[in-house]
Amino acid sequence: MVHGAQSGHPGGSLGCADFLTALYCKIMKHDPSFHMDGIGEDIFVLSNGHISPVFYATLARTGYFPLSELATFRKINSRLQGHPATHEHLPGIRIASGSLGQGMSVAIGAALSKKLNKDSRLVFSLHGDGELDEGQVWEAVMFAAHHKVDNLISTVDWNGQQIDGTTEKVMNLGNIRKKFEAFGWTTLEMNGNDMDEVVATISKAQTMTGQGKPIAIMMHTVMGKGVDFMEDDHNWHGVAPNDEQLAKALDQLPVTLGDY
Ligand SMILES: Cc1ncc(C[n+]2csc(CCOP(=O)(O)OP(=O)(O)O)c2C)c(N)n1
Ligand SMILES: [Mg+2]
Repeated sequence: MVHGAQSGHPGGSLGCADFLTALYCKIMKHDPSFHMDGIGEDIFVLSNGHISPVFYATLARTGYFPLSELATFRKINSRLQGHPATHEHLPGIRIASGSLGQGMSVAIGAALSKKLNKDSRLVFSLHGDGELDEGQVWEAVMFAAHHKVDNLISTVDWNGQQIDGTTEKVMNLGNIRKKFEAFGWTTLEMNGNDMDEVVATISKAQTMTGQGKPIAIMMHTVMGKGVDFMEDDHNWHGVAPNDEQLAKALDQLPVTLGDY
């Protein structure tokens, strides 16, 4: 998709492919016929909206819209804009994201409204580690603990990379697990590129909801996972592969379907 548009974000998308697959294919109760209010369903909020390629691919493969539409990614008048937008009315998209830092606040709002509606389903959210540089995230994290938003499971893509370099170099985050704990959250940690571990850890998180604390999963991933020349390299945060790089990448990803 990113090659087709010659623009977009392959690095974080590849790193989070296991997570989104686990969430939509194994963990969440959700309905691809799509109801915006999500009543009676688990809801997912993608806060790091730049990894839209993997989000759109997951939604298409779980029946939200035709696979063929993936080929329109980032094209004029497509519903699959570079960053997800509700304006396009693409099934599966409940918030616009891409302007980093806002998804935690939205997820908390959705979680609180579920409580008001006596809806026992959960809210899941995903955030980039570089995204944690945004102050709004920490206001929201503090709010969630204070208001006992215990029907929320937020995951941080802890790949150590962001747009301009390593997170350590751009703005050192320190130990983000300890930070979330200091803010009053229950925390878990997992290898986000090990499917069994992802499913087991999120399942465990589900059993820990309803106990007065929001839950955060620190997810270790590799940016560009599965393509050797992209792995762990911030330069692949938001650059499209050329023809030769695409061929090399697809050679290494034999299960890539390319059927859209
Ligand atoms: C409010 C805001 N500021 C800056 C940007 C530009 N920007 C896009 S992605 C990015 C880095 C995000 O890093 P991370 O969340 O770790 O994502 P990764 O590179 O790991 O995919 C930045 C600064 C933005 N999209 N929104
Ligand atoms: Mg990152």
